[in-house]
Amino acid sequence: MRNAPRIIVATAAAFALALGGAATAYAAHDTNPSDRVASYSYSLDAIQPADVPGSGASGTTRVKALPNGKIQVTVEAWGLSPNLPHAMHLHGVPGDQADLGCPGPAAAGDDGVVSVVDGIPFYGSILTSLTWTGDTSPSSALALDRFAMSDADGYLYYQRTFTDIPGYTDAGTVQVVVHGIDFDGDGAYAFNADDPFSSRPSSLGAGIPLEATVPVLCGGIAN
Ligand SMILES: [Ca+2]
Ligand SMILES: [Cu+2]
Repeated sequence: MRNAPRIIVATAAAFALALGGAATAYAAHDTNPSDRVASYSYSLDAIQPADVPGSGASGTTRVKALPNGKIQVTVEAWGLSPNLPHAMHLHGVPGDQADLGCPGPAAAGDDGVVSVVDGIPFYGSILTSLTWTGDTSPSSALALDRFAMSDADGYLYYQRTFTDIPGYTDAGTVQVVVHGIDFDGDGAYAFNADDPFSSRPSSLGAGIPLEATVPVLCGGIAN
């Protein structure tokens, strides 16, 4: 463990650098208990056109750099489809290419829904899957049995501490994106041919219901 202190400092410094641009815009929400513990809070905003059923959610996220060099991510959301797991990820664009942050309703296009693919030009690809347990890589993007569940009121709480988030400090900005709307209110992510929204497939594949992957909330950690 001889090298541990050096690693901690390097990680905290890189983290502060990545978040530097955001600190001023959201200064009222920031707390800095010490040089080695930086905490940043951001709102999560609804991104769908208002007439998309079940899309009127809201939320917050907090990202905290811990003294041991780990990064703690907290997500709270209200108004989600109840009693269902919600896929959540950190999205970003590693490297020098500009990240456009979160999409808005205008990104929906002719079909009237902002799909995962509609949002990628804005928030980029998945850096980390915000699962409760197990693997956090992009390959767990749709591991719905390991994502946080909303309660009967549509409230969701999530917190996990990460030792490493590949691409995180290299990304100009990072967004938290929360997915999943039960359009027809049947308590499941499933196809329903009789519903104008639940009948649609995900932009990620014809066999996946749009309900399971449709982005609901997005917020920038380092916009
Ligand atoms: Ca459904
Ligand atoms: Cu995502």
